[in-house]
Amino acid sequence: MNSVVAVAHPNIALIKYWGKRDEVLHLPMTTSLSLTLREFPTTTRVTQRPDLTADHVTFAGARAPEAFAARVSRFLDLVRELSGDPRHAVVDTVNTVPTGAGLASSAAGFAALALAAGTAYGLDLDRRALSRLARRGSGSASRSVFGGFAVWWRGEDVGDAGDLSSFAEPIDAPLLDPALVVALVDTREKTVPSREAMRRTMATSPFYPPWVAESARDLDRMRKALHEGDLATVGDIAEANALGMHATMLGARPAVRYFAPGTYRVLDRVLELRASGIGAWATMDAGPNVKVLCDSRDSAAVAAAVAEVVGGAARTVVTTAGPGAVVSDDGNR
Ligand code: 2P0
Repeated sequence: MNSVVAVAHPNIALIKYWGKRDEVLHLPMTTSLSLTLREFPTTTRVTQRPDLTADHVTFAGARAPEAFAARVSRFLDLVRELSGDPRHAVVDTVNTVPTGAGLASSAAGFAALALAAGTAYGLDLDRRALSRLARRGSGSASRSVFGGFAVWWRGEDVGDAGDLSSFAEPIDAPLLDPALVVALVDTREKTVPSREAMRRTMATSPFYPPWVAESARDLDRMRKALHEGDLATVGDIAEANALGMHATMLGARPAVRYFAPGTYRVLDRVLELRASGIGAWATMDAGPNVKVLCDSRDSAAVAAAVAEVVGGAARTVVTTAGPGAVVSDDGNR
């Protein structure tokens, strides 16, 4: 019985992925750039089972919800196609992301699944190929293959050329020691799933093309700032890129609006922190929660300031830079 356990962590994009040019291969419209976190690992075990006629998917020890199981099984179909090994599998996933924290669990989930399944089915993937495979599960998962800062290249063209050229790779930023303070504004399920929101934005928002063009400039400037250890420039670009992404959504018809009243309170508090001389910059994903980028040295002060406007310390989570996806020896004994 071939059984492999892999662990991966969520990532937060500082230059966002928003929109696909190919929905099947998950080829993005823009290159994105992220920070993988040390906290909230997802652990996934894939066990090949020749006796099964369908995959069996569990989540936190219980049978997984239908939609989740179907998405995992579709991903395994791809792995079976690539490996030529038709066996079905048992997939067990345990995820430690706080519910509704807006720390995309699909990124860690599909990075862990790609590594565990790729290894169990003998695909012998290098990190680039693993990143391309994870991308097929969820675009942002391509970045969680790597630790620290990672860039996921848009790639060229569509079809095979697009598939081969759209992968993530790590970015060195040895002068930086970043933290992200997550402000839990609202932990309810989001109203519009990000896939649907991206689609609607691309199809209807007049603000989308200019954001795509600006994003390419953001990328060049942020890579330079990361290299130079210039967190203030990284933060300024990240905040502008994220708010710009939300502006594209506000321009969609009908609009996709993820802002809640508490979101504005946190954004105001971030401005106040900067005015008081503490480096803090906001980013938001497909939900109302805000992630505040800062230097690790400032994370306690930033968390305390943010806690005041979101209803206490229990509604803030401090996260730092973490590792890429790994096969877990422990789980394989
Ligand atoms: C990101 N997000 O760059 C952006 C910013 C949300 C806002 O990647 O359709 O779950 O599976 O490729 O990766 C969320 O989208 O989407 C996301 P699919 P995914 O982190």
